[in-house]
Amino acid sequence: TSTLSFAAVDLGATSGRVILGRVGPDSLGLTEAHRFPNTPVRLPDGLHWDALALYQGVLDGLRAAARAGGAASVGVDTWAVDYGLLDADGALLGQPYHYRDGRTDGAAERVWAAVGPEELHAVTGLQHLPFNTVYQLEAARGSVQLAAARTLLLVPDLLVHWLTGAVGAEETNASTTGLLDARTGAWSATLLDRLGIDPALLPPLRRPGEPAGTLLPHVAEYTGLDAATPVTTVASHDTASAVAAVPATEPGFAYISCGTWSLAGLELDAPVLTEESRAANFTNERGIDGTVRYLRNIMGMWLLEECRRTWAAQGSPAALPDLLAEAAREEPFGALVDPDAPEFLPPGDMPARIRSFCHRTGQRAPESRGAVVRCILESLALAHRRTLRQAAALAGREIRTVHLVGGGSRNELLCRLTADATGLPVVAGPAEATALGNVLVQARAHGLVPDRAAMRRLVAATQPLRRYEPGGDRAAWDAAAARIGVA
Ligand code: LFR
Repeated sequence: TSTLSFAAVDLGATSGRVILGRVGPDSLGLTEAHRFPNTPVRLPDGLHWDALALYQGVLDGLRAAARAGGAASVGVDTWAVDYGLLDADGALLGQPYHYRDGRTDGAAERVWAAVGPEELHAVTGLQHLPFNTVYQLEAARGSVQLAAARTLLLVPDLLVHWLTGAVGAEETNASTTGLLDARTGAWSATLLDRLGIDPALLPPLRRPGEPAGTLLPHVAEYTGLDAATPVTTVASHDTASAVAAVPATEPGFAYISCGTWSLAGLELDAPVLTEESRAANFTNERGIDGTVRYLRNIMGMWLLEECRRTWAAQGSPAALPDLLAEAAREEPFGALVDPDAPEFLPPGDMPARIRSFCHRTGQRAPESRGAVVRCILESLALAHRRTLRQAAALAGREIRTVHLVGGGSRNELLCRLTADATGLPVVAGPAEATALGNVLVQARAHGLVPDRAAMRRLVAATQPLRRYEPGGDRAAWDAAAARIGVA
């Protein structure tokens, strides 16, 4: 056959989907087979992902995919850093913690007492995020669960394990743990030793494109998929899948993968491990084909999602299109926040935290919802500007085009503000970059697409994209950037 269907299991912070991607030499189309909510649960010991509910959503999604014609293979991607622990019998110990859980408070300082932040960076090339797996393991130190654990599986690897029985650690996601050596691409034996982490916990690494296994008999029976259906290793870190599907056809591109987080940066051939890069908190996470995702995490649409959750909980929900229309009518450059301020990380009353940030920094806090949303979007656009300028300077690259992919690419106001703030053309879309990257790595493994460049050309040729030329008042953006100290 010259056309095949692939099932992409794509779990995000708020929902999970199973998407069918139909790929031919010159065609690429997605249909959503199933979507289900991802609702974190707070237990007495902290905030958790409901792994069984997520897995059940995956199974139901694969069943829907089977009814819609079946799949030549299945791939799984989710957010990064979080993991489940298996005991010696292979049973899951407790529920995976959510990276926004507060148990990592103070854990980084304890890790740094054994291995300093400069040295951690020199080995892993990773940005400091308080919830990196290495700090979560420090927070778990001494627990009965960790003592009983024999295998650590990152969330997508856990789902692949339940689907196939196979045990492995996919490398793009492994690169977010803080335990992988950025130069060799292997688990760092030295770090594990110095941090007292049992190396036997960490499974052998596997690469995007490699087969992971085939469906277990009971999975095939429940879903109706053929028992021989392979699960193909994809870029199981959702951001790596999204970057793989950036529709860039020329060099000189930057990307912003914009969803709950904005991940803004460059694709490089080799890590940047300089002290300047560390100080600016840039990361060298792995992409497909040994590429480096040189980027920074920006708090992203989380700020807006969490405002909407707060407003809904207070009894007055607001639809996103209405909020964006109100924001578009607001005066520009009212209050501005630094989206990366650590106080915005945990779940909770986001409008209140934005107000108190404004008060603390001597600004008039936004009153209306439209003004709050305008504040969030302009602040994100300024953070995009700062991050891309720094990335270009630190990596010694010139950026000619910004590709904004992910759900945020549907937000016209954010795309326009990002073009204006950066002074660069923004190509928005595809919104489903992560699922496309997942599908395309499977398609390439099945011989339908020859290489990474062809994957990107196929996305560019088949997916709706929209271009935003930079406009607006340059001097006003420079002044706004200076106001929050970001140049
Ligand atoms: C985006 C993402 C980011 C990662 C964050 C937490 O969905 O995967 O890349 O830093 O979630 O895992």
